[in-house]
Amino acid sequence: MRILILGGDGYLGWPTAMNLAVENEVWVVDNYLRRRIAEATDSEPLIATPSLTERARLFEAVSGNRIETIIGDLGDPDLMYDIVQRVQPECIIHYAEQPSAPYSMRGFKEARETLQNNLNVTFNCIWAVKDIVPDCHIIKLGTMGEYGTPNIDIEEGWLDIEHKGRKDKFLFPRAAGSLYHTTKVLDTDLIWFYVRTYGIRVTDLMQGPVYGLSTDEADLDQGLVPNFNYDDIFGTVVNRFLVQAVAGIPLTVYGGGGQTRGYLNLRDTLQCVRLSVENPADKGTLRIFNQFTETLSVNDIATKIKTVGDSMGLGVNIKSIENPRKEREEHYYNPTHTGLLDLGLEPNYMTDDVIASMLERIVVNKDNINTDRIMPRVRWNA
Ligand code: USQ
Repeated sequence: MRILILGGDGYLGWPTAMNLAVENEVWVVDNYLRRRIAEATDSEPLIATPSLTERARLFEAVSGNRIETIIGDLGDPDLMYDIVQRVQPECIIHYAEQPSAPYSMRGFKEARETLQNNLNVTFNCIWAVKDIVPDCHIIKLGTMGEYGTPNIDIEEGWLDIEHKGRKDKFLFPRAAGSLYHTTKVLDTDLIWFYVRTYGIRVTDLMQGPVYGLSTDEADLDQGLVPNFNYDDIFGTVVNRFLVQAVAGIPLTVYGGGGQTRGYLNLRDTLQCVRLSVENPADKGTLRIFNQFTETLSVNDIATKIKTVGDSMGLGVNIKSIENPRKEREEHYYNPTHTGLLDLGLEPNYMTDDVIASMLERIVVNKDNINTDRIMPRVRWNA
């Protein structure tokens, strides 16, 4: 299959590109927005990553599989149209968004940049597909954070409602907790409008926070490692706690630590995306999957990492600090997630062995840890 990956330099985009390149013709595009923000906010990954073109060259040398790379801004409609015309993709995987909730809450400039980048790329992608390759399957990375933490079970994208004796089906209510997450809600609305109007086919993957740095392809060479962030801007909570455990810094539980989310291993992101590629949505359909394998609270995660870290002699401490975000710290959380399991997802859970292997990998790179990057610098109500 000819697959075009938008945002192919990112934490998820790069390992996805390698994984799919083993059996498909893969093209990736990226404008290095994340690299520029990381540099500007002193949020570089634990292990330095070569440029996208260098990584593709290295991957071809060690695996024999080719990845075509293009550096450019897909917020520019001319570039989007040119690339889609040239590649004629059968599937587009859209990761090309500013993915950091804290960055989107830093101030006006960052909020505007997040809103414009994320919405523009989605809009341009929809139009290029409609005009050039209307059969192409768009796989869009959404987020579980679109739903927020409602006091009812979260369904897989849709909700049947009975009101005054009549029934209909609607998008499940969204209530995001950051501007970044809100851009994903707006993406969903935009996509749903064009799906029902023009009959394009889309899968929206509502993904929870991802952790890990190992995949079959990334493990072939240190230069192929995904961007593994542990800072307050791009680091997701599990990756941050792993690095804090190795650095001897108490794990930074925000507030009460009862915040519960659906988590998944980076390896499972690759499985979920692959399953979606191999089983496309029908024409005129917006198919939505909740993409995570287990729900855990921040306190659960901290305790797991402390237990494994202590058994390795790391002497891990946990410390609650004032929550920089506006979010519920005690809440009901019960999201459905059967769609991807039904397609064949085999979860890699956050076991003690998985945590130990991640900690071992970080211990080797301990000298790279910059402890100034740990404490939160962005407050939601600043
Ligand atoms: N948290 C802590 N301590 C920390 C960091 C985070 O307690 O040091 C808490 C947060 O307050 C939050 C939870 O951990 O309650 C998850 O935070 P996170 O930073 O791991 O995840 P989040 O900001 O929600 O965003 C990440 C990705 C984003 C993706 C999202 C999936 O950066 O791109 O969309 O996970 S979800 O959270 O399901 O919306």
